[in-house]
Amino acid sequence: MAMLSFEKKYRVRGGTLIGGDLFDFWVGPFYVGFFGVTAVFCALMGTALIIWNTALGPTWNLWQISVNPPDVKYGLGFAPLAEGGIWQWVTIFATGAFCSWALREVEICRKLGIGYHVPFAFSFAIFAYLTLVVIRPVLMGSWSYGFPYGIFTHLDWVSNTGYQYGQFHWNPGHMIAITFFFTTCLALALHGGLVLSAINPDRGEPVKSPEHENTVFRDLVGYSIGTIGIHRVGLFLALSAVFWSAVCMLISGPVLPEGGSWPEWWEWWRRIPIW
Ligand code: BCL
Ligand code: BCL
Ligand code: BPH
Repeated sequence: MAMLSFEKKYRVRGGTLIGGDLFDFWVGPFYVGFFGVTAVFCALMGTALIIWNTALGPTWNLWQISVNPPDVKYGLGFAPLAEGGIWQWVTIFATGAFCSWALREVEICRKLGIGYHVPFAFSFAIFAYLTLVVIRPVLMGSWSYGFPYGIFTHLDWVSNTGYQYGQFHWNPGHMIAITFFFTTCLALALHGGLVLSAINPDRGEPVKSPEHENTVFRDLVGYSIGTIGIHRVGLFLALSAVFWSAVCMLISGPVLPEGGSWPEWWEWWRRIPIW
């Protein structure tokens, strides 16, 4: 594989967080590192456990395979392997795999001497996952509140959990999260479209500059946030979307009790005397 000239310069030892020179090398295009080894180990263990759980029955149908969390009676203790214990171990290995992946990203950033924005952003996704399978279950006192690891069963969990809080669309955190997801998509559509319109012209036409890009938005809406600014906004929008998703689940259960109703929560607003 062709190596860019700058890759040659930065494919040097050092910058690791742990273990010094241990595993400080590349395999083909991939940087290995200590956390590459732990990521692969955790990923293989987690996947093997899922396959083992599937072998215990009842089906090998890909869409129906599911590793389910323990029953509510086991509370926050360890459950027998076949009754949710495997789910607990998969959760441990999945957490290990995701955190290793993020730390491997950190080591790569350190070697390159660039900022940690990518692993910082990924940590928000890990935080959302941990909110669903660790933080919220712990706050509610039982691992049974985690979501099952199956393609369709996890959708059923979302639906059931939604209906347990009567009309989930009225959850204020959920509203903010959805608004940020939609806005992220709007921003990326504008940004992707704008950049292509300037730097990918017809054959024979010159490539246009950021001045053109800024002018589109100044002409259209009176303001352009600029070339660095749009990336800051994009990162902020995406991280906010996932942050408020985590918030919307932390208040569904730990704050508003099960069987509660989000529409009723809005009563305080109706009671403001100005209406
Ligand atoms: Mg989900 C859908 C994975 C948490 C609500 N979800 C999906 C599918 C995919 C998936 C099977 C497409 C996602 C996608 O393109 O994302 N979900 C998934 C994972 C987690 C997860 C791995 C996790 O946290 C570890 N989902 C949750 C939580 C809910 C949730 C519990 C809120 C976020 N999810 C929904 C809803 C839907 C999905 C609602 C759907 O409609 C959709 C679907 O069609 O389900 C059937 C964007 C990411 C990428 C494009 C990157 C590539 C990701 C690939 C596709 C992931 C494959 C996972 C694989 C099947 C399992 C891996 C395990 C192996 C042993 C290694
Ligand atoms: Mg809702 C959650 C939108 C209707 C019940 N809902 C969400 C949020 C999002 C959303 C704001 C999910 C994003 C997220 O958390 O990502 N909901 C949404 C929309 C509607 C909607 C737009 C709509 O009607 C138009 N929701 C409803 C209805 C309810 C409802 C009203 C059901 C009846 N909704 C719920 C419930 C939940 C949501 C319950 C949630 O739990 C979820 C939420 O807020 O969760 C926090 C976060 C991303 C992750 C968790 C993924 C993490 C990925 C990890 C770190 C990496 C995986 C790697 C993978 C295994 C690797 C694969 C292998 C490789 C490909 C090789
Ligand atoms: O490398 C990456 O991207 C290329 C990282 C990543 C990221 C990053 C990365 O740097 C960032 C910044 C984000 N995701 C950001 C975000 C969003 C905003 C913060 C948010 C919306 C989001 N990611 C969501 C998601 C989702 C959703 C919505 O469901 C998925 C599926 C992903 N992100 C997936 C991914 C991966 C492609 C990648 C990534 N986001 C991380 C890859 C990784 O961690 O690899 C190591 C682990 C493995 C190879 C496999 C582990 C296997 C487990 C041990 C067993 C499986 C357990 C699992 C719980 C089963 C679930 C079954 C499902 C059917 C429910």
